[in-house]
Amino acid sequence: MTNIATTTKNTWCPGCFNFQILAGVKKFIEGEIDLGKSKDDFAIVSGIGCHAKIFDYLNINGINSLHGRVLPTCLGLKVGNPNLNVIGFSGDGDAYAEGMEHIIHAARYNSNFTYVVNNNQVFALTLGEPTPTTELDFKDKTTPYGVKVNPINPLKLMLASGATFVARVFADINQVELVLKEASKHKGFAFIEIIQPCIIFHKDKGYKEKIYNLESSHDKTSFEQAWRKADEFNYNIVTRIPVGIFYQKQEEVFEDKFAILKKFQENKTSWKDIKR
Ligand SMILES: Cc1ncc(C[n+]2csc(CCOP(=O)(O)OP(=O)(O)O)c2C)c(N)n1
Repeated sequence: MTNIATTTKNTWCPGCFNFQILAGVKKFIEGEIDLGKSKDDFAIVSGIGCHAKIFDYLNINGINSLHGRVLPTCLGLKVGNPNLNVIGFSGDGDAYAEGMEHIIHAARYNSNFTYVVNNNQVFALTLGEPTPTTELDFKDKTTPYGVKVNPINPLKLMLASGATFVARVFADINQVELVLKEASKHKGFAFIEIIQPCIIFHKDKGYKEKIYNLESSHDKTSFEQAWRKADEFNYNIVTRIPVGIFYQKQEEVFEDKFAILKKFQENKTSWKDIKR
């Protein structure tokens, strides 16, 4: 049995849902290695924040990138080695504030990697300031009169930007493992939002109890259905929260548009053969 845990001391708050996400990611990668993949087939990229500490807890190659710069780093890895299975990790601040411009272009480029956003609705590492997905009227020391602007809807943003795989799950080991399996089978940019309630800086809104799986009748090839389902939950008014794969379509991936990168993928060349 493979074990990709490190011995680094874990500094997340006891009970943080990041532990569930870490366990799900670990289970997914270890499962793939047990089925014949090599540890070196994987690369992880993280931003800056509580979420980013996952980088310290997994013995996998990668880059602990800058705040908001996970996506260009993932793209660079894929262009450098299109055979790598790359997974990027952001928080909601990392993804939708500092990194906002990148997610639109990542959806547009459709490079073949997975992007996970741990959404706890606050900048947690810096003590709980509101992010672009914090709900109206949320108060903290920096925002004493409360948030006055509506949160963005990340799933709708991704759909509108042309993402070819759009999913949401709750921070639960099995849901995380399962969605990563589906994302790794997808050829193209796979966007996964994980609802990860912050147990310190964001009052519990009972999200866990409001989760339900997308109906079996949900047609993930239908943009209209995906859009309607994405509209059901916007981090503001919480009634029910659908989870699962909202949308999936096949489109040529960025790496395949370059003959030389295709050769890499078919193992017909390596960087050593390239004359500069
Ligand atoms: C460019 C830049 N801006 C701000 C910071 C300060 N900073 C470090 S961590 C962090 C919060 C990260 O929040 P989020 O991405 O939501 O992740 P979380 O801690 O909630 O997991 C901020 C603002 C930074 N390191 N770099």
